[in-house]
Amino acid sequence: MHTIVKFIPLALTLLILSACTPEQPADLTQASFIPQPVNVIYTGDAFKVSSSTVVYYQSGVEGLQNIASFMAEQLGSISGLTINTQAAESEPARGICLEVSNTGAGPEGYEMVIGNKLITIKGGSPAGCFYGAQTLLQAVPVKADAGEALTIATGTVSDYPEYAYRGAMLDVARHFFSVEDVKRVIDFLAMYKMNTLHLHLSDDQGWRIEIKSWPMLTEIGGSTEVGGGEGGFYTQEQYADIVKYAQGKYITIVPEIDMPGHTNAALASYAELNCDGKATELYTGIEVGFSTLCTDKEITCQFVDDVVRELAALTPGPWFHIGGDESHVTAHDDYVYFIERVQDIVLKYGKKVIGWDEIANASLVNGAAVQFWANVENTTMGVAKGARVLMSPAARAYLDMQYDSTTHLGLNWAGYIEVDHAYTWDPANMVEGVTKENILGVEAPLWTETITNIDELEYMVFPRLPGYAEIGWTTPALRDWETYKLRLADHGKRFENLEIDFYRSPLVPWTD
Ligand code: NGO
Repeated sequence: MHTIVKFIPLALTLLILSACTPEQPADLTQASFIPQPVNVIYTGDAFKVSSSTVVYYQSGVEGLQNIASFMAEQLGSISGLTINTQAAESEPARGICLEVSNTGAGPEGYEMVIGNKLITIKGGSPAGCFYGAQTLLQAVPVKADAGEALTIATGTVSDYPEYAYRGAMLDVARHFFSVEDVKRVIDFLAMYKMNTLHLHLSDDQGWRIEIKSWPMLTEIGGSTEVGGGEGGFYTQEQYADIVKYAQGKYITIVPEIDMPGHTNAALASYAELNCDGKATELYTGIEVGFSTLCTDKEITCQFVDDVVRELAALTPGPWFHIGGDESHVTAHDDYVYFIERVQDIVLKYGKKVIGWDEIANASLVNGAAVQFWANVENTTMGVAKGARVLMSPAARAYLDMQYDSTTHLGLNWAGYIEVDHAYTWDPANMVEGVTKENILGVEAPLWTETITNIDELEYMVFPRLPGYAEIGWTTPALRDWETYKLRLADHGKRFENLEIDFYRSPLVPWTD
């Protein structure tokens, strides 16, 4: 009797409290984090963001000041307050503090403790701090309620990624995308702790990167795109700007020059790259597999050497992608000879080789990786030759596949990929005999035969991208569609806030 009397007012109070703050989970474990962190602990209090909140950063560590400014800006725009940043020699008593220390969770791992006065984010490296900051931003609403203080549920998050390579690919060859568009894509990846953007810089329809020693590549080869539009290309300066912007978000750019097939734009630009010495016509259709460099000409080798040299010099990241897919009109022996020569050139310029799974038909150099997209035999052959695997199974991970039969953009040769189908797979179970140890990570490619602008890009990328990010970051034991779809539903507000044109899949119970 006694206990019931006590219990009712408490229940009422809780009900009233929760009705007043519908947006803000007081329980950190209930926040809609994507990717789901390794461990989240609830401590049941709240940190209040006020105009006196300062974001501190450990002095003398490169990158932390930028992360602090980014957080201050974000928290400022959510709360409507001005939040300051400051270098700190030691841990402050209150505020938000970023520091690099060995948390035992690797360079990309972090440990975040949210107390009611102090939030500390300790990253294994600045990248770890950046990911901690992204997690913290997912613990707050998109906008604070008018007149209400912004509060953050207290608790602890310990976190680190499952895979080292977590990325997406953008095909800027079929349709060209501006520097600004590419930066927007980089922002999307960063929000979800992805760390790699692979740029498909050349194909039959377009050559998109300035090569100073072969200027016609962009002058002619960059002058059109699928459908006959005006195309475009990045100057080396613009490309360097993309690379630098990405670095600031802890994202590595992987450049791809697709060869020996998918090279019509180059073959149209320089007659001497063709076996018959005649330049081809520019191509604006969407067939594949009809073009090849003339693999046994010395000039071809010189061409590849120049292109790799110039592009490697613009690439601080470790990888150079040599393509190698669908070279249907290159004789097998010519293909093998060519891929082997190209790998040596890539090594000569200090980069590691990655290519589509077909490259496993050649000998592979040390440290090479094969990108599984379609062929299981090629992939197991690659592993047998010592390569690691980047997982991009077309039937699960291709962002250009349609969601269902009503999707007006995209292709469907690998099937339809609804949001659940995009999410419910494990990279370590895709190819028999290819286990987690063999796998570098996960990449979701967006091919752009049918994607002409940023709005269309967003529609195909969202809401599937967060799922690929979670597959790359979160251990399979913590992944489950039923709970993921609820978290994803909550991110609809975040997409709207960023004016992302996303596909409102009927499988996701969107909360607005
Ligand atoms: C294939 C092909 C690309 C297409 C894409 C379309 C690979 C690796 N090669 O994937 O040229 O654009 O499908 O989905």
